[in-house]
Amino acid sequence: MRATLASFAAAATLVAAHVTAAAQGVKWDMPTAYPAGNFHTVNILMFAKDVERATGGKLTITVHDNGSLFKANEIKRAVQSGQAQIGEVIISNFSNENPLFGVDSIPFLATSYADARKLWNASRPAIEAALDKQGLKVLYAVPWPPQGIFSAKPIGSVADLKGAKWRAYNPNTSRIAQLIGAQSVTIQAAELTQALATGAVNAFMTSAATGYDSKVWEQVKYFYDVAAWLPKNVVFVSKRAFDALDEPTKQAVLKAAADAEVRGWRESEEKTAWYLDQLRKNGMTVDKGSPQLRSELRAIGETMIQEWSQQAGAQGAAILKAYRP
Ligand code: PCA
Repeated sequence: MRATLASFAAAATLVAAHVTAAAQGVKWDMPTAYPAGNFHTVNILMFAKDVERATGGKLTITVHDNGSLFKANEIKRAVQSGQAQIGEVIISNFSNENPLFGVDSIPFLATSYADARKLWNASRPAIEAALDKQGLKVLYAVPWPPQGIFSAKPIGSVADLKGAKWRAYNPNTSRIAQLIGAQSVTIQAAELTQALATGAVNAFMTSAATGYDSKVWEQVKYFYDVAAWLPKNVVFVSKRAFDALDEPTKQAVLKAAADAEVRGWRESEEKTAWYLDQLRKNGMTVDKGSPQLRSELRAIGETMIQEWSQQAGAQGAAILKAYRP
């Protein structure tokens, strides 16, 4: 009798533990790569809050920003392997895995928000399918503001960048370094301020947003706003984690993601001028770039689109055709 009671009590404790776990809900960790005040991060926090509210706390997402849980280039693998359930990456960092991931980082293919949107519409199905094969479900994507050149010294032509210590963040920005004769070193945004402080880099392409986040004006005085491309951050979830949710929770995640996509594109575009103003207010010279610089950069873009077309084959051709019919 005593033994039976004991095992009954043990079983009851187990049941209670399960009930508590269900009541506490599902918890997801969300590693991201960019700092707290960045507009992508702010948008992600709103997304997480929307999910928690819509599910009545059945699903909570803890955001780990600025590479604090996984470094920028480790986040994708972490979500694929189930170490995290959901994450944000800049998708062009992974163009070595699949050239399609780099289509938004080809210089001068899509240089405005309207064109970036058209390119995303044209490339989204193929990118989603590629990520799906890797066990990832795309939730939404948001572009960075247009990419320009930051330089410690003034530049009037591509030749002025020869030998520069060039910070790259993805394979395409490394390729640009080769084409302009610069020495490239890949550094993610979370380490950019330090790389500048130690003199490891003195020129790079990114958005005014990252220039602002990294306070680059301490070392870098010039920004050439050539608007060469608008790379996108993609938020994806492990398919296994998503499929384990009940139907209303799935719908809540998809709804919050659709809202985050709309909000993110709007914020990115609206904040572009503000970010440029902050660079000026902190003593930087913001310039459109000389006609020579701009035309030489366009020529580099032409080379890179040809290279990309070769790598991306028939799928790439279909995307380009859908983008500019
Ligand atoms: N900022 C990120 C990627 C593109 C951008 O605008 C960075 O510089 O790492």
